[in-house]
Amino acid sequence: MNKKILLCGNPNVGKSSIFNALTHSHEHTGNWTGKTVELASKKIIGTDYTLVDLPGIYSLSSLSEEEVIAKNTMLFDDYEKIIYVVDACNLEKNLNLFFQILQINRNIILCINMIDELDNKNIKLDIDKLSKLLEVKIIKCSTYKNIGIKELKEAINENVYCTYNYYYSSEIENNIKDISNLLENGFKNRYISLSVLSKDKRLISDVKEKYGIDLYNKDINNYLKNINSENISDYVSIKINTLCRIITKEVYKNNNKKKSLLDKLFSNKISTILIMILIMFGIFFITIVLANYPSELLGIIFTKIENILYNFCLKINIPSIIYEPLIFGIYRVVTFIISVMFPPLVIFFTLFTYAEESGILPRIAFNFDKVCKVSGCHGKQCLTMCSGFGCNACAVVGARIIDSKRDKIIAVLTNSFIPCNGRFPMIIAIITMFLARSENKLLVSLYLCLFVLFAVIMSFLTSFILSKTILKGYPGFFVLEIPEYKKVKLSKILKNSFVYKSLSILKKAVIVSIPAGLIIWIFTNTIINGNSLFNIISNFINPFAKLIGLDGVILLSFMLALPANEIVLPIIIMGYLGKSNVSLLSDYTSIKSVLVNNGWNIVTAVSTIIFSIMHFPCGTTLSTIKSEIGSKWMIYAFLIPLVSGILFLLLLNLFL
Ligand SMILES: Nc1nc2c(ncn2[C@@H]2O[C@H](COP(=O)(O)OP(=O)(O)OP(=O)(O)O)[C@@H](O)[C@H]2O)c(=O)[nH]1
Ligand SMILES: [Mg+2]
Repeated sequence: MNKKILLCGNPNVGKSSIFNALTHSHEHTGNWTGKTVELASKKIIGTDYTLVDLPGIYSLSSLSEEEVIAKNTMLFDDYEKIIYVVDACNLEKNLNLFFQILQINRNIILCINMIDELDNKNIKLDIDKLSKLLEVKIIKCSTYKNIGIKELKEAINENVYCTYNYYYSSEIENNIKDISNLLENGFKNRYISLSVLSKDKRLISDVKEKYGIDLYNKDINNYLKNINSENISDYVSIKINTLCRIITKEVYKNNNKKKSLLDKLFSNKISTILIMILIMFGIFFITIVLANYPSELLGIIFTKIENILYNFCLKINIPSIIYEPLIFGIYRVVTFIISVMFPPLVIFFTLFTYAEESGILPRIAFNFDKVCKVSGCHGKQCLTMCSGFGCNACAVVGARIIDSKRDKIIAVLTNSFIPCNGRFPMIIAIITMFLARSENKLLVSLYLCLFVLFAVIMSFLTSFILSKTILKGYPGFFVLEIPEYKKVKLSKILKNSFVYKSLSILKKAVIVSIPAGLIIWIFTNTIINGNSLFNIISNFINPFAKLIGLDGVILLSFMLALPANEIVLPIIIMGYLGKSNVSLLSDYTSIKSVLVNNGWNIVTAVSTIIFSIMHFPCGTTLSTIKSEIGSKWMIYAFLIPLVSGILFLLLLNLFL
């Protein structure tokens, strides 16, 4: 017997939160629909079962890529049970898929999640009655309050079976029986027969692809000639909707949801724009103000440790060929990333996670719907753009929520214009040093908002150009469910954003920066004819770099930082410092003096920020793009931001 359990349900009902609780994992959660886009599986702690977290779907006749993954897993995979998760406050909508799944597998546990929200919304739900009506094992659950997780584990080990039956009209029931008799063995479940009857082309082709079996054999084709499939599909959905309504009415009391203040504010156009700007400004301001202190402290500590290490190496006579690459190469780049890049990253992520968990993020995305339409891209592109602020590679995978291939490609190709967490700290540092005086945090935040706005405009503009040229066509419909606001659990956010997200990003950056630090040290310390290798290459590309407002060192640093954007700034500084043993510096004043001594001015600063917004995506993002939409589009994804960035900077520097 296969010990696999599927975690199914509508989007945003808390499946991944339950998965994390049962398996002690850290899958992405957030208060908007469509976060999980691929299967995640892990052993349930204390049992022999493997739990599979499925992308959320509304119906088995769904279309987008991740929905098909979920549907096909339910239909074709070997598994023992299903945990069907519903949001306690949205039973009517969530039960729809439950009734559809009953036709595939009846070993179901119904998990009523978010029961803590019932009190908040003054809703009374009679769970015992629901269990009797649906003849199914029900577990009440709240991942926020850690309720029901133990009971869920116990239920997993029991034999569960839902005995509830519902029937269609006798005519349809007879048709289902006839079709299932005509089907080959193994495809006799009620759902497949019904799909053949309602001529569900997608399912038919999935079965053909998976098993090489054509469900439309000659007998079935003859049988279907006299059947009006559209009427059948309509009948089935009306029947199920009615069931959901009747059952919900029986078990709910006091279901009087009130519009929250934020919802009222978000329903007015002007206040929406104001709130959005305020939120963006607030996030940047708090990030900049708070990041400074830990950055300075870490900088001082790391410099002290560096001196101790250096003196120790001298004392015990370690050859300089060994300690120099270790201390002046690897140690400096790694500690620079930890002290200058990490604090803003953690704070930004925490605030970003708050916007995600509370439900603010999808509201912002929703309000960009019109801009998307004008730009010829899909409304859901806003969601992938928002994810891009966290990580472009994650956003590329997240673009699976977009049904149409054309819309998805546009979303992927234009995502790298959105500065990810790897680029933010450098942009903040350059603004602080050159555009605003570092004490004036408000001004820094304002400049940052302007650059982010610029990035978003460039992303939309490129989408527009693509939709009028190589990716002509009309964007698909935008159905984004706006989730209700949630009281956010602070401890969960801190744990999610700090422990899991930020630390895993830091780990990646450190792993990349160790070889990078070593390579840069070798580049700057390999002397050919009195000049370092780094200088020879940067001098060679210097004339071109100057045309776009940069210099050879900056351009070469961007090229060497292909594996991770976090390391651009440390490479630039190492490139300037060359063979000298001056510390890599972690306070803005000393960094600025090195940059100014090497010819930086406001034009260099602005050009570097713009180039960081408009250049090729990092290595991880490129390889993700390749696996998501193919190598041809990966080349486009590399060239589009790079060429547009170069053209933009050429023009800018021509007029400055
Ligand atoms: N109040 C409350 N919120 C919860 C609970 N469980 C999850 N949430 C929140 O509900 C939102 C959705 O949770 P997820 O686990 O991401 O939902 P999902 O079903 O995996 O969503 P998709 O992957 O998009 O289909 C998040 O903001 C969670 O923090 C709960 O028990 N109570
Ligand atoms: Mg999920």
